[in-house]
Amino acid sequence: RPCALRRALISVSDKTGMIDFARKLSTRGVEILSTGGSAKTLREAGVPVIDVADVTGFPEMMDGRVKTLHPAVHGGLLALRDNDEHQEAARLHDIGMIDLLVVNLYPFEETVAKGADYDECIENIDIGGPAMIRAAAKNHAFVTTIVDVQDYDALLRELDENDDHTTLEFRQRQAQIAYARTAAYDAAVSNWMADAIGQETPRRRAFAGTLAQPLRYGENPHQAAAFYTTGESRPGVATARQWQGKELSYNNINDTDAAFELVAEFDPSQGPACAIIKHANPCGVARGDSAIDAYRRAFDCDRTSAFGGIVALNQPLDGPTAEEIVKIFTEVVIAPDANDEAKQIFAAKKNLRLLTTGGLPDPQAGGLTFRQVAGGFLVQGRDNGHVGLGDLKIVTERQPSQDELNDLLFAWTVAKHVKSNAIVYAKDLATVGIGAGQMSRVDSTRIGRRKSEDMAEILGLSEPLTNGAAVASDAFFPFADGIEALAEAGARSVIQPGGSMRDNEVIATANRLGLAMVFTGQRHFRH
Ligand code: 93A
Repeated sequence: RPCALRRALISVSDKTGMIDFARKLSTRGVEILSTGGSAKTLREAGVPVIDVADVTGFPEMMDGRVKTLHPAVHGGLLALRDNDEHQEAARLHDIGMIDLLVVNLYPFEETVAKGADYDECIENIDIGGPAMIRAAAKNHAFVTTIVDVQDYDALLRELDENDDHTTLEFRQRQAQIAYARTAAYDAAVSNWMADAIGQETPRRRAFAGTLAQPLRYGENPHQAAAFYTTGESRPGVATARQWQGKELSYNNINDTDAAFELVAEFDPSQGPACAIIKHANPCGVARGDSAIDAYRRAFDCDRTSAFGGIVALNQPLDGPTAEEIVKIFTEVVIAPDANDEAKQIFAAKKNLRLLTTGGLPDPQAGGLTFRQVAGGFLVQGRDNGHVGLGDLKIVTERQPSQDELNDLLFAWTVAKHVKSNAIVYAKDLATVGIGAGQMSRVDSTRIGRRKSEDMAEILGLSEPLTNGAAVASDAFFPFADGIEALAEAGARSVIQPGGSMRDNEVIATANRLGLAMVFTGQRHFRH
């Protein structure tokens, strides 16, 4: 059923492109109704327009809270054109049909993002807009709904191609987009309210995001994909500025997020830190005297895996560090900022993507994370757990030295960002062996050790750096065999949650092998 456009209602907060679009509609003979600010802008631009207030017979009132909530509007959007009773009712009450609705909503998400106070956010909850959008979209058999400035051109093209009519397919597509918009809008309102009232549990929530970027493909080329943002203002991959290089891929976004969330654990006021990520796991993390030092030390944990990796820094990127990074192929570099020298060095590397975020996310902030399962998704609070020196319980006869304690806490922080079972060997605030994602903790222990042995060979060291290292385990050791494997690798101290049925056995083994061990009382599973 092609539908002609005779009458349109335009009510937009974002007035980008509105004048030109409305003028083109008007030229095609479409009568335009409009609300306060939109009507004023159109009138000043010389586009013929009728005030909605003149159609409803009511002025806009209550600070604009009530402007389009009226049967003259909703009847015009909802009436079935081929239903005699609907049309009779419209005639009786003098309701004219509205064939096109163009609405974009009060900028609620932007208002929240700019840090507005409670009352201002409330005032930016659009009521009349979503009501009209939902009405028009329901009646897509006859009515066209446009909720996105980007779709103005698509509508004009549709009219060009269909003799000034819209096709049912077009109206259906726009209705589908319209409901996605109102759902995302209300989800944003509900989640903002949850934050505002300190409702931290993910119960009785609704979730939706806004399309940020269609992606070329997903985890694999045969999977369609897109990137949605939730409007959360956390500095990171979703809000970063990309300076150069091709579009980020699905895997790039995932890995870049992992890299930046990890490096943000290290307070820049305590010195530079660098993380290199492959397949969402770190293959090297280090603190350093300078950014370049941190990068080099992270790189030296596993030079082989670092190829084609994602590099994250906790402080602005400088020229020398950029120079060092470009020596091997790197997919993405993300940092709070980058100076001109660094940008120039990267500019020569067309395939490298440089992202700056303007800041670091707070690792201890709340928030929610999601995981999909068949038929639903799991929601949980972000793993914002943090363990400090004061939380550690020394459980062995041997007390860890201050240097060991520093390395233990460093390794623990890294282990939080390694897929379980996670084993992280560290020395002098650099990882020297990482075992990730194994089904057996002992296997992770062995893998970390083997990686370190490989690196010792590459670096020409007399012995692997796991000798004398501090080790973190993301969860407790269920048996003493894990501790034995660590000691075999030369580790001297261990940090782990504790809490196993066999803790006594595990502690006795550590004592027998001369290890120092501390319990955190907190687990960092990451699956
Ligand atoms: O305050 S509202 O919820 N009440 C309404 O009746 C209403 N009708 C349209 N907000 C309402 N709108 C919104 O006003 C639209 O969704 C649009 O975002 C905005 C356009 O206002 P103006 O044309 O005055 O700039």
